[in-house]
Amino acid sequence: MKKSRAHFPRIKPIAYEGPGSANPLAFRHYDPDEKIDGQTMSAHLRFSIAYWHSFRGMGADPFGPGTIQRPWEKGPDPVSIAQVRMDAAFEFFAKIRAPFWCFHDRDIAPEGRSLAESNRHLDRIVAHAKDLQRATGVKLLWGTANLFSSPRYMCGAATNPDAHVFAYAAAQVKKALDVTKQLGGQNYVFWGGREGYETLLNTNLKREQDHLAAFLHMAVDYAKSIGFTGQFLIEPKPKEPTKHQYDFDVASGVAFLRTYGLEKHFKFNIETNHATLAGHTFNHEIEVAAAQGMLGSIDANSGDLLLGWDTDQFNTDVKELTLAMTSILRAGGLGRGGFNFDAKLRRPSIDPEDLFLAHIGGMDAYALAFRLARRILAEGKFEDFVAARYASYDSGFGRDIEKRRVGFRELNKLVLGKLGEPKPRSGKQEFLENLLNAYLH
Ligand code: XUL
Ligand code: CO
Repeated sequence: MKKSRAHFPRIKPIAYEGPGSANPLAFRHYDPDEKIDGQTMSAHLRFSIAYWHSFRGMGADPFGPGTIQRPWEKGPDPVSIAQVRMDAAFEFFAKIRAPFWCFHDRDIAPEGRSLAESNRHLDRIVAHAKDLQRATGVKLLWGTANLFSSPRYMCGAATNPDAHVFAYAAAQVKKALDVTKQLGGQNYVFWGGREGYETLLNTNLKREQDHLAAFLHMAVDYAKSIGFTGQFLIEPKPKEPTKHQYDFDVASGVAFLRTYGLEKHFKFNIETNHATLAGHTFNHEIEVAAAQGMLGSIDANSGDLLLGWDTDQFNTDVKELTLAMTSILRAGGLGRGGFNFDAKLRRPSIDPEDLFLAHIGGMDAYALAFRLARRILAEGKFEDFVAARYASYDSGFGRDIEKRRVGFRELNKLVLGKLGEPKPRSGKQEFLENLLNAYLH
């Protein structure tokens, strides 16, 4: 493979300089090579770069076009541009020292005039990606298909009222699974961008949900038939672009998967800004997935609580991330998932350098949260408090309740007899909030 010229010539691979560093182009908390419990920090955190935001997002919004400057965006035809863009992307992945990347099919290769032509474009770019993965050591965390941008998907893909569109989406996902496998993808994500409705006046909700389930079963069957062993992930989001999306949040996702017998094949890819759009905290969504053994991966970003849409900002809120990381580590980590920066620069952040500064901030905040969460769990103060709070279920009639060995009659007898009135105990919320703050400051 010929060596391409540098697209970020003034930026060297980002080094770890420690918390005292004032260098904006250095890590203060993320030391990729540091060994923790026999594993590098890079292997613990499994950071990933989202191709769509970092290499396709140009800052366009409903009020104006893109502003962001990307000097490599030129060439004789869209496939050549896609190739050069990918050189720039892998140079960035290596310099920011992220071990993984993620993409949608249409992020990396332009859509053609037919599905066959789109597939040919994809094949050319995937061959290039394979070379670049080999040359840099960067791996694919997950692949996915864009089933939401094309006008053909305006009324959904798997939930489209027209079976022809369903069939087209199936063919597109078949190809996306093929190329994700070719690139060694460790997961495959389903985000139901337009799998929902704008109005119930024109919608058969039950049929649409049945169709979505049929689609996911077909994906499971196809993956098995080609020997794709990556983990399937559902990424819940309540709304935007549609008024209501069926994979609203983790709880509705769990109900959907169990209803249709899909629960063994899927875990969740939880995105911070999607959690808050659903009226939950990031940590709530992690806990709901962890309680089901279905915590898969994270789309790392944050929203703006004063705005009602998905702003996909880089998350530098150490408190929010420490709570999240504590729950993730307590649940045993993300396994083959990772932390994918599904986050974009603000529209006026137009320099290529801003891409580095944004990711450094996000990676450092997660790395600091990781260090703090490890300390919190090692000291066990919250674990001990919570264990003590539920201790009445560890023995006696409490244990019988958990084991379902007693019913209303037995409990009624106990309360009327020796138990009498329960003694209230403080929930100690403020004590615990102060305890958390002592770790953060
Ligand atoms: C959209 C979003 C997607 C998914 C992948 O809000 O998060 O980019 O992560 O389709
Ligand atoms: Co996402």
